[in-house]
Amino acid sequence: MDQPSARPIEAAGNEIDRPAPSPPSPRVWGSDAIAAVLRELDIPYVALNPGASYRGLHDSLVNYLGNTRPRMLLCLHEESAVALAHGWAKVTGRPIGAIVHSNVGLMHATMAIFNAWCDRMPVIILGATGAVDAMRRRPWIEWIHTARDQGALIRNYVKWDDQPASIGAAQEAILRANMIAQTPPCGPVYINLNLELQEDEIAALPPRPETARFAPPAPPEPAGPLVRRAAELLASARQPLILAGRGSRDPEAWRHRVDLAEAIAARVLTDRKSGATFPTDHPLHRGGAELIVDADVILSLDWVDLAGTLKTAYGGRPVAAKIIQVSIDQYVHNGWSMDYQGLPPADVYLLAEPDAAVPSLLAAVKALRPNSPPLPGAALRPGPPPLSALEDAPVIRVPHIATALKAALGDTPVSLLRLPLSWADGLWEFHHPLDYLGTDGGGGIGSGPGMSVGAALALRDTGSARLPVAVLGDGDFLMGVTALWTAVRNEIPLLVVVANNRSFFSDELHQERVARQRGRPVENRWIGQAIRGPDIDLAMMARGQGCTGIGPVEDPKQLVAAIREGVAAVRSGKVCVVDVRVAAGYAAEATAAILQRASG
Ligand SMILES: Cc1ncc(C[n+]2csc(CCOP(=O)(O)OP(=O)(O)O)c2C)c(N)n1
Ligand SMILES: [Mg+2]
Repeated sequence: MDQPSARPIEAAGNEIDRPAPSPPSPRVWGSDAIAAVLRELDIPYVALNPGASYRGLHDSLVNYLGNTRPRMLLCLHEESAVALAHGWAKVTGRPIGAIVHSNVGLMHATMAIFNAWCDRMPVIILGATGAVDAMRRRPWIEWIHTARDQGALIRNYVKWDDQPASIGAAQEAILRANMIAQTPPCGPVYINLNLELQEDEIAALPPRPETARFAPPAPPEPAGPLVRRAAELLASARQPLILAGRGSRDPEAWRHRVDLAEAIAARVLTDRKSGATFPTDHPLHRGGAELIVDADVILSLDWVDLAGTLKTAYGGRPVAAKIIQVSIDQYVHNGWSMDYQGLPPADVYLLAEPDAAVPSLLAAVKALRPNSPPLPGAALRPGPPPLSALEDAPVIRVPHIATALKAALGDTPVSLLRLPLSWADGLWEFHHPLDYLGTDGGGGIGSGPGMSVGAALALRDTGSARLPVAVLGDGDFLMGVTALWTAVRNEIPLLVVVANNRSFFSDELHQERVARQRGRPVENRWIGQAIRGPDIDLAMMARGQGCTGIGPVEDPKQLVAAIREGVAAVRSGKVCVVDVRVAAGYAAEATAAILQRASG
């Protein structure tokens, strides 16, 4: 009989949640065969919240596989479990598993699944349902937790889902899920394992699948003639512009992007929704949307909402620039979610992933224009306020957090796992794809803590020297705060700095906008928004879960010391939350954007 193969186990955390060994036995159950495929695929973790619907699988993971590869990461909420897997994928580009209880667990997980979908990140979600055979259902509970078509809850924002009816089909489903989730555009997938399938004893394990033969396919190369057409446009452009949108964390892909921009002296815009894709203090990197109307050729590297960006820049006038679109995103556009955004014009459409297309584009451009034009002078970058500003400031403002982080971190490399809405562009420079990981994808608040824990775990396990730092809004923090317990439990170092304006402030600006339009009192904008009276002690919420909790810090003069203390705690392996009470307010540009047009 095939036993699951022994694989190297993760370096850290092996001593956590060790089960007592099971006595040797030739007996196997359906869920053992299912768990064995997760081992074969080398999935290191399953983030989960428990439930009786998958008690069979749970037992196999603990007692058959010994809670190793995959190892369980117990989460206190299903939304955190999926967010954790999403954060892991943002660093590694690879999926881990998330397991959620029959229908109610999946219901809790929905927003996080939507976030991963919009962010095009691979997550393998396993779920379960009460006995499909009504004769075998336990009274009441297994009836309310059985649904005819559970996948329908999330089918509109996963790439694929299945409810296999045999062990062979379940094994195949997991192989397929692994492949589809990781085939760009990546995304979450869902497999619903019914109770009988898991709990029935089987005669023997089916043969071990040859996982290498079910690997995700290599990304396709863009078509040669189209690459040449795009290269001609770029090489002869007077004012080329690159919109560097979604991209991988691969440093080589980063270098190719820079080489391409330099080959034609294209100005480059980046987007905080996506992770870092271009050095922000490079002479070609720019911040102004006015560049868009000045450009004669625009290369979109899977820019999120190209149509909306062009519409705003051109003020609704026809788009005069030639547009080169590089994206395969339309492969996952469906009729339910409008996250596909408006339909952008494209003069040349390379149906390829940017990372796969840029090297060919670069070679074709170089053939046409071997000598790169001179680079312009670097744009003036505001940077954070100087350290001295903390001496005079009457209150802490969000840019001061950047000042204090810089002072506390010195040359320590960091990964900014998340930045809040109140963080202005230009406060921090990105020089590597792991310097900043981007946002949640779906605009679902509450994902910050869970995604940060998953990303910090991935940095830890990949041996990164980067100190993981998440700067979160207090609203985002509060909705997902219990994800931090999983970090403490699993010894995942992480620094969370809360930009605590004691409000769901973004929406105060929306209320202000409406009040202005209607000639009503703007001073009421805080009602139903401010998180005050009682003010919440966020550091205590952190300490309550075993984190180091610092704050609330209100005095600007104490900010650097507080963050230094936080950094020291994380360096010694702790999870630390620094609650920084900041004055409400966004950067001028973000405020104007909300006050002038509806969004969010
Ligand atoms: C699940 C969810 N609920 C509500 C919203 C609407 N919303 C957008 S931003 C925001 C406020 C977030 O507050 P916080 O994280 O404290 O950031 P701040 O705006 O205060 O800087 C809210 C409630 C949302 N995007 N997602
Ligand atoms: Mg807030």
